[in-house]
Amino acid sequence: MPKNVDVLPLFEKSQITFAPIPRFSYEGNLGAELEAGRMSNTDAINMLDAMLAIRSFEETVAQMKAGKFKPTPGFKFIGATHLSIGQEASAVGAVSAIGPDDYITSTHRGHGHSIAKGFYWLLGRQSDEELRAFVEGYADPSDYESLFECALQVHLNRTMAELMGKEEGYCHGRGGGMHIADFHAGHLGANAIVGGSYAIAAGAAMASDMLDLGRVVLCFVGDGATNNGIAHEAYNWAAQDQFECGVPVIFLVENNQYGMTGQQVGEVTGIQDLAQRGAGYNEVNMHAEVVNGMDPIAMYDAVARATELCRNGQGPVLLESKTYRYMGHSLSDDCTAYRSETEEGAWKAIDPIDQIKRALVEYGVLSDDEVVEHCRAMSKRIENASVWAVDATDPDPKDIYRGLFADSTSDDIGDEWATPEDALLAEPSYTRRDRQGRILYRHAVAEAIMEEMLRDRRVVLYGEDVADYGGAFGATRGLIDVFGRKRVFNAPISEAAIVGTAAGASMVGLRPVAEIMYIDFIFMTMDQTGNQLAKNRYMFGGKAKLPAVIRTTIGGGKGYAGQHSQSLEAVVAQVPGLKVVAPATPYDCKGLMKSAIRDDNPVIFIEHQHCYTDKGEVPEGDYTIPLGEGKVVREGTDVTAVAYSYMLLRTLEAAEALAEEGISVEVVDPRTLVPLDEAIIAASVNKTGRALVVQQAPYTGCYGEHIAHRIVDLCWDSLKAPVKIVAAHDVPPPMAAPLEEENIPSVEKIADALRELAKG
Ligand SMILES: Cc1ncc(C[n+]2csc(CCOP(=O)(O)OP(=O)(O)O)c2C)c(N)n1
Ligand SMILES: [Mg+2]
Repeated sequence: MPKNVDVLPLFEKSQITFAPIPRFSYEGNLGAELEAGRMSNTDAINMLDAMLAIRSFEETVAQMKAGKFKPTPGFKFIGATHLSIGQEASAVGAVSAIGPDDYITSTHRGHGHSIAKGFYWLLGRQSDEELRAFVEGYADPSDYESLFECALQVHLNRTMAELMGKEEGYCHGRGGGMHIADFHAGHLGANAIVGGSYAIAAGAAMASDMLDLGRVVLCFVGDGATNNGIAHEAYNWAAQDQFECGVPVIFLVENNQYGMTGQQVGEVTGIQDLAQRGAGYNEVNMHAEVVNGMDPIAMYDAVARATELCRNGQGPVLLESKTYRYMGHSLSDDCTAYRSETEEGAWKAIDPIDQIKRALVEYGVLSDDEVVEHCRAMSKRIENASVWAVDATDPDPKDIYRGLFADSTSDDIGDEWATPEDALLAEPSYTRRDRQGRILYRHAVAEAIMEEMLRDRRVVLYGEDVADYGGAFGATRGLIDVFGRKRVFNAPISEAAIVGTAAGASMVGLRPVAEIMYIDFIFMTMDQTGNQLAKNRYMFGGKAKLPAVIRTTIGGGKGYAGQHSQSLEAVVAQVPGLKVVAPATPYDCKGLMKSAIRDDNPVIFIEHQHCYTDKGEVPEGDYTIPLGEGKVVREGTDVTAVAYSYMLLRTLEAAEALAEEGISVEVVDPRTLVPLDEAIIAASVNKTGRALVVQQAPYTGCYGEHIAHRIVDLCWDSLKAPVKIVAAHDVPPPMAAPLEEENIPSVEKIADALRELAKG
């Protein structure tokens, strides 16, 4: 249903009904698939091999962890061990049914997904050249068969090497088994935050559609993950009416019956089947189905149909595969405390690998001996991989920062991505300048985004109420008239999904500018901001780029109290992997916003509500201000004041007042908090010998403490007095005007502190 402007009061008596959600509808088997030509003998053998690879890989991990198998003498396995033995049909059936270049996201129990994705990606290579490039540096076989064999071995080696934290691992040992990603194969990353990848997958699928990538995203999650808030946000996100073409994502819930120990049926949910939840999100129940996750052919069938739906613009799809993990949650859990031997036995009796082996023999694809030979060959490959991985290189501690930030930008894209003129709904226009060439800060925000959206059609803007309304503060008003609802759209009130989808979308090439209305709401997003957006580059070995801008605002002084007035920049600045920008003037705002959008790293862009109506000179047209470059806003000789965002304006007022008393204050605005222009701050303090840092945030743990500490570190020899901080009190922002006035540093308080410092 498209956006309906008139929402009329219709109160006709009726009932809400849901179409039935099928359970175990697949009635075929390998024989039927072979006969119908949906699968070939080779497909079936590949299924066996992929499942054997997972089983053998994980059994070897278990042996290594228990010290029963030592690839080299003295070897000790470290790291997490969440094994998926028993769940192989789910991983392999599903991955074999999507295209080799489609995407997956995975979980902490993700070795199987990763092995299967890489395996099917290799099978999908059209030319020897691609395989040859993959094995470069390892071997140079001549015929396809040896080339593929070599590539498979390299894949297993690199997977095992990642588990062992080696440089040759897929993520260069930065992620390990719980965060393995394999970007060349479309594996967008495993996630050790339960449910953490839900919005990443929805965002990647949204981007796939917007950029016409034609790729489906298969999002593996566990049953436990479905009870996390982000699951709800992501389902709803993907099912929104405003996406005319359905978002091509398959949420595949691998219901192995337990979270860690919490049981889905009869304990931690009120439903029998998690597929039932599809009924809450759109009229077609998200095409939800329950599938036999112990049968790879049933899984293949269901995911193939889901993929087809996604490719036809009818996503999202929700599938639940009923499966079972044979081992404990991890190898330190013996599972007897929460489940019975009878239950375990019943599942092991329908073991997925036994089933496929039997089927291959029954339908004449392989003989018993050939099955045994496949098992032996796979065990050998895994043994080779273990020995190889142990001998691989330990990362050099000197390289600990490698991969944290991309050093690239989209500065030089030429016209490749320019928005075609005929895609514009209205002539883009600049805000009328006053006689001094000035516009408002909020107009500077809109102009920067407008110019970047024109320059690069991968830039899209979304957030709560940004479309027709231009956001709660009207900062982006008018952009929808130029770019339309496909590039400027309202988000549901789902802050975690706003950030998570931006992360996922940026990982596959979109350049989202997403808005979180008040920085107070960043706490709603902390997993997506702090664990996903910030870390997905570093954890995945520096391979992902996340060119996403999260715009947000600081307020205060309006009587909005504790949940709409905070200054939480330290919360985001503390997480490595995010850049943080907080401009005070219209000129800086435009130049920095443009740089933020072009940067290939995630940027938290903090606007200040009090600055929105400030005027300043801003040129029409292109200019940028490099992130990480501060500015001496006022020169002085007696004392340095470091301030940013709205506090800069108050500090400048204080400096002006002190000038009349004969005290000369130099005011430095870092503009970007991460990376911080320490050099410009240090140069000023080395000159004046005295420093004050001004903060709107509460004193304890504020970002100013970090700045003050850096000043002490860098300027110790020139300091003539202790470094001071003027900050808010250590209380939540109060509502009452006298209390709020007391709380936010006033011009007088700043002036007092500067005066005291200058005298000291
Ligand atoms: C947000 C979050 N909460 C808790 C944990 C600890 N934890 C790790 S795995 C897990 C169970 C997850 O269950 P499920 O989603 O069913 O996946 P499964 O382990 O069964 O594959 C828990 C509670 C976590 N990693 N992340
Ligand atoms: Mg589970």
